[in-house]
Amino acid sequence: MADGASYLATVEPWHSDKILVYVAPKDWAQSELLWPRYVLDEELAWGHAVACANLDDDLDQELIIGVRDDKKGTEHRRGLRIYDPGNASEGRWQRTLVDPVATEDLTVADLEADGDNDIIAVGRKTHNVKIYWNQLK
Ligand SMILES: [Ca+2]
Ligand SMILES: [Ca+2]
Repeated sequence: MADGASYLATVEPWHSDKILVYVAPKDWAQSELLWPRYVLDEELAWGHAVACANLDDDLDQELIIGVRDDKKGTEHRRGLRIYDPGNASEGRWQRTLVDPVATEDLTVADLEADGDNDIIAVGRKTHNVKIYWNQLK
């Protein structure tokens, strides 16, 4: 169940192999509580692009990650990944591996003005540009 929690998302360390979120506790603006840290994914190499956007019109913004390279010596592929916070405050997220294409940067916009956010992902060295039209409804 979506809880609409605020969060910060990072790749740590930069260009590395961990996708993390820090989830805001309730009433975080009036407290000095640290934000709990959750490692969402370690099955990657060269995490590169980070964006947050609501893709399905629930209370939460999904975390969208672009991974540039395959993780050597493993089956873990590069590509576009989406992490849907089922309950971010309890560290429960659903990972979806969307497409194993090199993704160095990405952005989100409603390209055809249908009310749904779409994803535009690019690879620099691979010269790829891909648009992922949102068809979640
Ligand atoms: Ca959502
Ligand atoms: Ca759209």
